[in-house]
Amino acid sequence: MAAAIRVARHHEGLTGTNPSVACVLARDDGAGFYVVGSGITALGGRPHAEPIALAEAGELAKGATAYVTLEPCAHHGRTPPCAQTLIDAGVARVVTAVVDPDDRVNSLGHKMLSDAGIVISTGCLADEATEGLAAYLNRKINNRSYVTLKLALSGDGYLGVKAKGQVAITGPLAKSQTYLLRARHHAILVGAGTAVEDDPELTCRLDGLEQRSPIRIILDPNGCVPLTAKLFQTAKQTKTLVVVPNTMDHERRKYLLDLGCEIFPCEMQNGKVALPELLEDLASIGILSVMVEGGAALAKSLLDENLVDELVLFENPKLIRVANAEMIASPITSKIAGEKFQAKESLILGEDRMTRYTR
Ligand code: AOF
Ligand code: ZN
Repeated sequence: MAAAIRVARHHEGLTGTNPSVACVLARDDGAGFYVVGSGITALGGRPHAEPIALAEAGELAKGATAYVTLEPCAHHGRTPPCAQTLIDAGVARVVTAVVDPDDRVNSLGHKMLSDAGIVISTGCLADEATEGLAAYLNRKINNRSYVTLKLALSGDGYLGVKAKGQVAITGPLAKSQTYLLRARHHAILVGAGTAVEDDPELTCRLDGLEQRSPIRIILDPNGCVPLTAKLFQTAKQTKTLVVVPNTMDHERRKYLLDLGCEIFPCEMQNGKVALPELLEDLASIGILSVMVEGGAALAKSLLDENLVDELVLFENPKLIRVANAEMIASPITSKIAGEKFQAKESLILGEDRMTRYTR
């Protein structure tokens, strides 16, 4: 199962509204277990993992054990249910990590398998598998996009200096780790302030992973981001959604569309973008996970509204306070994060520490 969970990570963020599931088939002919096939939900979401693994195993699937990170489906889509495909292939045993909450499945896949006389065990490495399926499971439960908030804190607890543009807080290893996080999400989200002050590109600049740059989303309800911003100017290369209310200026809309941006209408509340509704609307178009990269006000709103599912804190010991400048304080410290969230992973990356928390 641990191997299957690692395999599944390869298509995270690339299977649309489908989860990235993996199936590993193994058998023991007397000399120990060996793998005869493995499959992962294909790009875009179909075919599912099981028929791919079964095709690779061929006749060797007969009598094998299937390790699947999510309960095999029980519904007829464009293909027959995976539970039936496993039965037809003569698999002897099925081990799964997580029950599929989809209404069409929801333990029916397990039932189909056990009714056919297949030995089932469920809940194997459930916590580990749940991490990779988090965006999918969250959509089924909360009907909104999964939110990862990433913050880089200086030793004195700041995110930056007001009106000073990007202040380098973390080192190169932390930067690579951020790119990797970007690649795993469907979209990156920033507020207008960050787009104006930092003029970021928000792409995945890791060798070999350039194609994994997610969709970029900019909240610009008041139209303050200059049309010369890199995010707008590169919209033809990397898909870019600009979130605006329906009252948006017609000229500006036309200009943004010409640059290749997509306009995403939002509801407003107290002069700000209504975040729960936005996350619901994003999930409805298949954006199931967003990584939030700034700024402080957006991060604070998400934390206050209890919308942060995962928090990634990068901390550098450096002090960045500048006399006579307005400093940008972090809306959360590692101490409070430790109380409000569950720490899942901590890495030392050069001079930086990265800690990943989930709800
Ligand atoms: C599996 N194996 O690899 C995946 C599953 O639209 P469809 O027909 O592709 O069905 C989507 C549903 O299939 C999705 O909501 C989830 O229940 C299941 N995903 N199931 O047996 C897989 N990706
Ligand atoms: Zn299936």
